[in-house]
Amino acid sequence: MGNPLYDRLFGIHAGKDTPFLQLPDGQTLTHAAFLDMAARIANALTGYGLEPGDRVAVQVEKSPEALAVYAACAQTGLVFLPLNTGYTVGELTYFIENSGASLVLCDPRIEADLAPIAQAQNARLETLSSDGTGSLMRRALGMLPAFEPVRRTEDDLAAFLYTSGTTGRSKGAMLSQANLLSNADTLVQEWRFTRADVLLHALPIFHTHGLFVATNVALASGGSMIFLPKFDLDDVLRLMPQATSMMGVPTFYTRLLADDRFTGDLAQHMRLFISGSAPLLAETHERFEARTGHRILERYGMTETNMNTSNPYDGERRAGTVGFPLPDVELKVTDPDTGDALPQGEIGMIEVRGPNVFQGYWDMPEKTAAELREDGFFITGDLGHVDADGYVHIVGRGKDLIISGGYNIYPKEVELVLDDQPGVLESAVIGVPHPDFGETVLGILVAEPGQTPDIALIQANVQKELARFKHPRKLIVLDELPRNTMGKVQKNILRDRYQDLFTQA
Ligand code: MCA
Ligand code: AMP
Repeated sequence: MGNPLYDRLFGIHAGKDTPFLQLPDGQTLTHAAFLDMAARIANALTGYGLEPGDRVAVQVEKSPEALAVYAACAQTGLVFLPLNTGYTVGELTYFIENSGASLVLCDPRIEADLAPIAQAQNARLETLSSDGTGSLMRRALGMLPAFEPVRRTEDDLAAFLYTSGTTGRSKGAMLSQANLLSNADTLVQEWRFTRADVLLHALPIFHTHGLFVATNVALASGGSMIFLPKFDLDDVLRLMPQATSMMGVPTFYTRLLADDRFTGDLAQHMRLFISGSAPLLAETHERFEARTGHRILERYGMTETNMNTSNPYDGERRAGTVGFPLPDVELKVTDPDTGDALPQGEIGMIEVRGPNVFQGYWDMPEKTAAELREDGFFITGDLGHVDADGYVHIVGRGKDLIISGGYNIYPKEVELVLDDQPGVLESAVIGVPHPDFGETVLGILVAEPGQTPDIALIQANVQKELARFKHPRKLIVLDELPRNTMGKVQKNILRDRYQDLFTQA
């Protein structure tokens, strides 16, 4: 029986001196060295008394050690719960409490802030810094570089990834081993990854894109990764000649195109550029092809489902579309009110079913029931249609969501913070076009009668409560919010009014 996730992604590389991670300073970590590190960490984790199924909440900078914690969780049957490094202590508190984490692994810089929170939760607190030091590795380095993987089945949970919710409360999407493995296998085949691939990895590893799409595909195919701590344009340009493929959010591609050093010659040898997490403008697609001769392959996914659709590797990669449903994914477009399937070509709610679809939201049965149908179809909240050739188009969102540089922001969460501010009666948060991030956050405030909100103070307060990427880039005070006859705020009117705010030259 074994442990399918560990065996098929990690164990298959046991003892291999093949390169796995190439670091920006030129150092290379082999598969065998990475697995030794993971095994030492696995021994440390079980030494802390953790049991299979326990949650390990991890907010640390990207590093080989951080990735080895993911491998060690697979090996020990622990549920890996990675968290955005931008989250504030207040945001982290919710995730630690909601998940009932048994171990919190954080950067040493915030250890003191998290200590009381971990203690209140009865969770152990350990540290890992970006250079691989900290209490976890101090202990792990004294452990044996071998660990017999804990027996697990494909139905066992492998990870929790939190996604924000329309009510402002984040939900922990429970992903099983089968969810991750099925998608990894499918993507390796669809995108033709092999052990000859060198993936330029500049994404964060706390979200589906950088962790499961990029890393699992590299692991499952036996290829290697150029593992950058973050998207640094100079590093990406410098190291692209050594890569064969890259995955990124649209901002990666617009930033590359904005730099004259990114030439057709630099990209010529590349096999594949993939984009996702946010819509890639058809214009970016076309400019990229004009500059490099490559057509970016756009795909579509979600935290709850991993990847659902992809443009074809062979065949036309159609700009402005997210391609076809993956081979093992069923996709239908339904009437958002009735749930009935709509005829081909009509716009409606995208629903998906397949081995990639998650197991539900942790401890939120009512939310699970509202979004995951009994017959297994997941209601994505994305609006789209399928064209006559079968390509899926995403035309909008049925959910109030902003995607900035590939990070999701639910306006409600920001509005709750703004509504609490001195002198503010109410607020509306919308997404407006932004040249770098695709969309950005704009906050509209209505003052309490006779008051003048102190914008600088509000911004400072927001900074304490919310991760930087959620901050409104601008706050505007209006006399009142536009409402329809039912009293609902008409955000479309606000979006239209402010659509050029950040894009005007
Ligand atoms: C950083 N900042 C941001 C963002 N990132 N603000 C808004 N939106 C963002 N995405 C803040 C920084 O804190 C900084 O604040 C300022 O903006 C500018 O920083 P900069 O150096 O330009 O940012 P960066 O570090 O270069 O980051 C931009 C980035 C990064 C490279 C686009 O956000 C990124 O790697 N995004 C990828 C997100 C991702 O992996 N999404 C996948 C989700 P200050 O001004 O105070 O200095 S998974 C998913 O969506 C599904 C499953 C899917 O389909 O993939
Ligand atoms: P998340 O919940 O962070 O996993 O974000 C998933 C959401 O990102 C989806 O529901 C879509 O709204 C959006 N998304 C992902 N890929 C694409 C894409 N290629 N085009 C448009 N939207 C996308």
